[in-house]
Amino acid sequence: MSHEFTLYFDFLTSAFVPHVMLDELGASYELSHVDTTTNAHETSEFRALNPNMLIPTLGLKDGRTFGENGAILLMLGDLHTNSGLVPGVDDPDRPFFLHWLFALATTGHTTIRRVSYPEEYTTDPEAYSATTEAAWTQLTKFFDALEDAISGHPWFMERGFGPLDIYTVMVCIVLTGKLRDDVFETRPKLKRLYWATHERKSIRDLWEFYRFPEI
Ligand SMILES: N[C@@H](CCC(=O)N[C@@H](CS)C(=O)NCC(=O)O)C(=O)O
Repeated sequence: MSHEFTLYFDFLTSAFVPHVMLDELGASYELSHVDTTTNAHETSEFRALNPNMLIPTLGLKDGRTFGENGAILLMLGDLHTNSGLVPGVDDPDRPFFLHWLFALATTGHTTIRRVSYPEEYTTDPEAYSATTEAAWTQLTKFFDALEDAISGHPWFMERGFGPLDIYTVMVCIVLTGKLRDDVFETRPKLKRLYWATHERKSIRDLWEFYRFPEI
């Protein structure tokens, strides 16, 4: 039997996000490992799957492929409407969901990259720490916005666990040790969501699979 989806992934990447979604949906999928350490994503073969040459990329059963975490989460939810993980177009939760999905995928995801990889944002090595510092200021403002927005207990949305929880945990990957304690001290809802999410089997198993730092 052929699988419903193919997830092109690499370890230590945000493919974790759609991977958790696939597991939560109970979808049938196969994995295709694209080794970014040997630039396997920069080949013409992979470029034909995703013109941006980025992980994650999702393949559908009919051969269509596309990338972008936000788009993949939305598509998976829309293809599995009965799961309720993504509010449908007529659901009153849809605008709120879309707002935060896009905010996490744009501001959230990009800002953690600026914090972690300043060399992608300035050609001046002397400006690396200033770039990280500026990005960190933006990230803490984003954490404040998340804190205000979280409306469930413990999940992002009152309707229950879903893509916003998965993506929030991904964005929180930059938080370790004392930094995490400091950020959570003034953001109790974010703290509650973070720990509840890490209690979930899908997240725990895939966190390890993706070789992310121990919590
Ligand atoms: N906006 C993209 C970002 C994806 C992204 O940054 N992917 C990284 C791994 S987490 C990647 O493929 N990096 C390889 C490269 O930049 O060459 C998304 O949300 O899917």
